Amino acid sequence: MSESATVLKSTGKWYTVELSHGEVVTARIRGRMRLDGLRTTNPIAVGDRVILDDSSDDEGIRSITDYEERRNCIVRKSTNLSKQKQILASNVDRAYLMVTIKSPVTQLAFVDRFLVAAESFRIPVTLLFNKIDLYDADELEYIDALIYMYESIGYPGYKISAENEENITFLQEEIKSNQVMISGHSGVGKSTLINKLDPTLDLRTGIISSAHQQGQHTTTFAEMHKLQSGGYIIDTPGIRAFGIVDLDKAVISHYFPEMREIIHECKFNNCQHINEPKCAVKKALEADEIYENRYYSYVQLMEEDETEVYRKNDYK
Ligand SMILES: Nc1nc2c(ncn2[C@@H]2O[C@H](COP(=O)(O)OP(=O)(O)O)[C@@H](O)[C@H]2O)c(=O)[nH]1
Ligand SMILES: [Mg+2]
Ligand SMILES: [Zn+2]
Repeated sequence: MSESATVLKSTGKWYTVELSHGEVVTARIRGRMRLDGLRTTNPIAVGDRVILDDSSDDEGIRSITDYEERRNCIVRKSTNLSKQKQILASNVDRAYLMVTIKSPVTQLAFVDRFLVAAESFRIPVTLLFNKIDLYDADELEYIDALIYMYESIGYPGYKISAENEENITFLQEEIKSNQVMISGHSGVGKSTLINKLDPTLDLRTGIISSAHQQGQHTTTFAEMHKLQSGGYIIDTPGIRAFGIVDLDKAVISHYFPEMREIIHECKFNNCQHINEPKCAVKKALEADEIYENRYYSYVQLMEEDETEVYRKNDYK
């Protein structure tokens, strides 16, 4: 009799998996794994539902023989040179992007880049503006304007303070019965929030020293935590890139929901919405129906080359 399990953690070789009745065991891949045509460095990722057979070795390590079809998966280039991809996580119901406008600064271009990647993976995103206890009235007003803008495009946004437990209980309700991911620059407060959502987790928080960061490899895998209040949250410590992998420039505008709605109105069906005449996007921009900073993010994505994309996706 085989049974299914959920992958909570991966070291590349060993997997920590949760059986259906909640027991957590170690497993490894035995035999040849089906690869679905994806050239990846890791056939199994955090969030996967896997099949274990009955056997276990002397050390009690179980065997993964297969995995269930993924609803979605987040992939990135595994290194700068290799063409191989790494699956960061799979079956993600929603991504929470944590943003701080100071300590550290999160640029809007980074937010938009993340949103584009999430659209390409078909993962809905909620924006969490954290550390509101640090902001003055003007900064809070600016955040309100950002929330208004992103909500008008279809991304919910909230002001929270993970440290002071302000406005975070709604998240337990949202995450319950879901498998979600939390992302954002190092230092924005991801681990702090997860600890507040479930104090039994006790994740390490605080800025990691730069010496330690340099020693860390970029291949750090994500880890999924089960919350006492229900659901799972995938933390992405040290992950360099929620990468835009092989994103065809011709389709980038499709990943801007406000552009996607109107691009069929452009005169040319291969319109890049930069210099073409009778472009519906440019028209909407002039009529203030598309936000300027969103359009600038679009232009930036269209103009940069691949190595730049890789660098800008860097989390540190
Ligand atoms: N003032 C303030 N500090 C916070 C808040 N949330 C997190 N921090 C602090 O920000 C630093 C980085 O938090 P951490 O959770 O380690 O960030 P991570 O790298 O995203 O996991 C820590 O010193 C936290 O105490 C908040 O809402 N307000
Ligand atoms: Mg952390
Ligand atoms: Zn156009």
